[in-house]
Amino acid sequence: MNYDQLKQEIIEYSKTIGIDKIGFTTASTFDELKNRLIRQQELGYQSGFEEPDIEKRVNPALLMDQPRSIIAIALAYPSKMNGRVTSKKGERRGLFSRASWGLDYHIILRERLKKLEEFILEKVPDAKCKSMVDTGELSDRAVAERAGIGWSGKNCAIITPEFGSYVYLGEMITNLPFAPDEPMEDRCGDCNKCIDACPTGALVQGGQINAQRCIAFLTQTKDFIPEEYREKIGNRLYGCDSCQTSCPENKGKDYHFHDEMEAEPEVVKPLLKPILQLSNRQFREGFGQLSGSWRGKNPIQRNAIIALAHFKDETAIDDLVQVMKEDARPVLRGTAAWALGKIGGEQAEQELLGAKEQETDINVLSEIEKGLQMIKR
Ligand code: B12
Ligand code: SF4
Ligand code: SF4
Repeated sequence: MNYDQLKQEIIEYSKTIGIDKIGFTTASTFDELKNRLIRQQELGYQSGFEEPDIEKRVNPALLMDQPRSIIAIALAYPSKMNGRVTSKKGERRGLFSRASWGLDYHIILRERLKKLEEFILEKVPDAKCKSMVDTGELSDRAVAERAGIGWSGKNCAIITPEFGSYVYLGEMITNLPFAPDEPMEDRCGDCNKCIDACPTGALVQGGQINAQRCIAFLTQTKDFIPEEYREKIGNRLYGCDSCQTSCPENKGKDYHFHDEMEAEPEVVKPLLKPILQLSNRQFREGFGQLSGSWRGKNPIQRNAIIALAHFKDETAIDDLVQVMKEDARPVLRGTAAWALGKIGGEQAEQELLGAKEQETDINVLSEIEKGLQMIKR
């Protein structure tokens, strides 16, 4: 088998199935990544969403018998919406980050990788292929970086010269000995814009993140959000794009290659108040196709409450009172109490005093207290 020729054929084929960039690397261990992962673990900087077994993350031989190469793919996603929401004055909206626009990218990239697998198996019937996107053991970014897809920016993202960092990544381990591509030169230079733009100081230094401080992470947690971050979250319902929108390499980058990735403005920039009342079914029907719905409706509803507080939306007081008094979930009751304190006013104060008499959950009581303190200030 002529693997250089097969590599060329794969590259050509990838263009016909909606893969925007492809690169090849060896299946050798990721030694620098290993050091970084250990360091992240020691510092408590991990998010907890990563594969916990570091050995599996850095050694493809633990994921496939005798792997010889990894094929990395990237698909560009839009940074601007086609179309806009039609809002009445005073109506407040939240925002899903760009990586959650359109159909869940896991579905899209897995479908592309499956087609690529089928193509390879047609040419080499006994080839072995193992594909993954995001939820697999490997670090998609470390693979992409080594396969020459882009460089690893100070914002931690893989940045491609063609599409900026607005690319989803995925990869396929194979037992075929393709020649590897060259990694790309770092192009960040003296720039520090992403680090300066990060609202919570989560980018500790160039290329290192404390995920526990990252808004993208915080919006996906299920518990109370620590108070110091609530104001900084603003109206983000899922994810955060600040370290990408601030990056000069993303300037003017907005690619609409894949119909499935087009955002529906009313869905990804939804009105906030109706979110508080959603049933599970309504949530699934309205938001279930977004990658940002993977943690269910609770975090999105909690974030919507924080967003209403951010806007100090007085028209939301009745809705927030209802959540504070009637919702079965302490995190929502408590966050609503805090939001009422943030919005302030006579009605909010009376309702908080009333709730203080009824509430039994210690965490919610503490949020009620915080709310009352804010009003007194
Ligand atoms: C856990 C996770 C998170 C966590 C932690 C993020 C983080 N930076 O580690 C949280 C929830 C915060 C998060 C947020 C986001 N995420 Co995320 N996330 C992941 C996940 C599952 C694992 C990441 C991980 O292992 N991190 C640990 C660090 C140490 O490793 P790493 O970033 O993967 O790899 C880098 C370093 O190890 C370093 N490195 C390694 N060796 C070497 C050697 C040298 C010499 C150097 C200089 C560096 C270096 O460079 C690597 C490449 O950048 C991956 C999917 C996957 N399976 O890989 C997606 C992934 C990284 N996320 C992605 C996206 C899109 C996001 C968000 C933009 C979403 C959003 N809009 O909110 C934000 C961006 C936040 C940010 N600035 O990183 C994309 C990134 C695409 C891209 N172009 O880079 C991925 C790859 C998902 C995908 N398949 O597309 N994410
Ligand atoms: S995603 Fe937001 S919070 Fe996280 S590192 Fe980037 S700018 Fe900071
Ligand atoms: S903002 Fe500047 S430092 Fe940060 S990733 Fe972009 S080019 Fe690199």
